[in-house]
This record gives sequence, C-alpha cells and structure tokens, in this order.
Amino acid sequence: MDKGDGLVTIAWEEIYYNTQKWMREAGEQIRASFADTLTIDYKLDASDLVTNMDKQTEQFFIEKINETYPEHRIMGEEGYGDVVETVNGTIWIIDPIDGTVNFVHMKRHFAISIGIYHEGEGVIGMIYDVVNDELYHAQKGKGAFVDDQKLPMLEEIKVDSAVVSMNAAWAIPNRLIEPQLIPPLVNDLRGTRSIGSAAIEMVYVASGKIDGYLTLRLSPWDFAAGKILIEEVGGKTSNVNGEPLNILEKSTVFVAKPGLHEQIVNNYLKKESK
Ligand code: 2AM
Ligand code: CA
Repeated sequence: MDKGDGLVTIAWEEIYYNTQKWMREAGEQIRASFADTLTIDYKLDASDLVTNMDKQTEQFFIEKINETYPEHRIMGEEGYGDVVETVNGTIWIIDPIDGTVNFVHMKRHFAISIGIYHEGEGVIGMIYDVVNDELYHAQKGKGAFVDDQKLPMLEEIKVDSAVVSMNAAWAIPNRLIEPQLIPPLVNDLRGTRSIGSAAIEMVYVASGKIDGYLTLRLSPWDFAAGKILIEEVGGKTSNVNGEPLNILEKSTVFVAKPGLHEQIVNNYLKKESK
C-alpha cells in the first residue's frame, strides 16, 4: 500500500485475514474430496507420496496470492511457486498437505501450513488441522491463537516429566544423527509420541499438548509456520545442535518448551554431549 509519500507499508492485518479465509476454503475442498477417489503418485519412493489434492491445494493458494499480492514470492512443496533462493521481500512458504501419508491412510492428522516471512523474519504463521477444523494462527508480537482462543505462554518443564514427539526412525541407526544419542533421551523422557505431520506436532507443542518435537529431516515448508507459532508462545526452535533454523534450507529440527529445549540440546543432542 503506497501512502503517497513513496513509502510502501504492508497491510499485514489484511494478509492475516485473507490467509485464514483461504485456508478454511482450501480445507473445505479437502474435506469434500474424501468422497472422491484419490490419485496417488510416488515422488522419490513408496514413503514419499503426493496426491491430486496436494497439487490442487497448492495451486489454489498460488492463484489467490498471485492475484492479490503479485509482488510476493511463493515457496511451495509441490513446486508450482517460485524458485526462492534469497530471503528478500515477502515470501509465502506453503505446505498444502503436511502429513500426506496420514491423509492417504487415515484421512486425519494432516494440516495446511503457511508461514509468511518478510526480509527473512517470520511475520505470520498459520496451521490448519483440516479434519478437526482447528486453525492455529499467530502474528509476530501479537500472540498465538487456536481459532479465537489465545494460547498461553509455555512454561518450563524437566526431562522426566516431558512428552516429546519423534519418529521411531530416528531411534535406530540412521545417517542423520550419531546413533547413540537418542536412546538415553527416550529412556529419560516420560513418553514419546509420533503423529506423522510436522505441522500438527508443532502446534501441539505451541498449545502445550506435547512438550517437544524432534525430527532429523524437514524442509522449510514443514517448519516455516510452526516456528513462528512456537516462538510466539515462548517456545524454543533450533536444529539439533541448538543453532537457528535457516528458512531456505532442509534441516534437523528440535522445538520445545523453554528450559526443556536447552536441557535436551546440551545433555542429549549435541554431538559433544556424549
Ligand atoms: P509431508 O507429509 O508434507 O511430506 C513426517 O513424515 C513429517 O516429515 C511430515 O511432516 C512430512 O511432510 C515430513 N517429511 C517426510 N519425508 C520428508 C523428507 N524426505 N524431507 C522433508 N520432510 C519430510
Ligand atoms: Ca506436503
């Protein structure tokens, strides 16, 4: 919006409103698609699925954004957006269906995830749990909400009373973390869970349903929105070495309540911790 003095201000409130509206519309289309037959393709292998609804939903957002905010850039998992290699300007980072395996197998526990970044800073984070019709939304500095309910700030917690979400694949020998690091953590936690959608796991951290989430391979669209939501309620986000997440790169990701995050990174996850 040009105020006439040559300075351009960005209408964040309008963007926030539109994003919520478009997410609910897209969610409605996904729920309606349950009655139809899905077209399922493999990307890299049989665990890497993409459906017609992933593609259709990403295209829906790209059309809306290009029409309304033609100067913004879009990074989408299915590749219909722009090639984004710098953080300049306003960038929408979109996962049209996060948790596609859950979508295909269970028709639940998947989400639409949208993070909006400006000059590299997270401004708006939204994650829509489509089947439960719960929209988690946050604007930096203005608090995080689920629908119209404000999420409280997260409180510190110790490892032995914490429930942390992680995939069993990370507790067996793998290429991404020293294999001896994870079993002592699993042993010391109150419990582990695995939901299968990074976006849902991140809003469960933001809303205090679980205390942390550890994963060793996420793409920017898997964590862009969740990072903003979690930080807005005082949670901590980083890679497994405690370093800041880079919004342009694949990464290990560890998010958790304050205090718990530092304890787990320093005592369990950092290479030099053992
Ligand atoms: P997706 O469903 O959008 O692919 C658990 O599988 C979580 O990790 C999901 O959020 C999934 O996102 C993501 N994920 C699965 N395989 C991945 C990969 N190879 N790289 C990055 N993220 C992946
Ligand atoms: Ca996806």
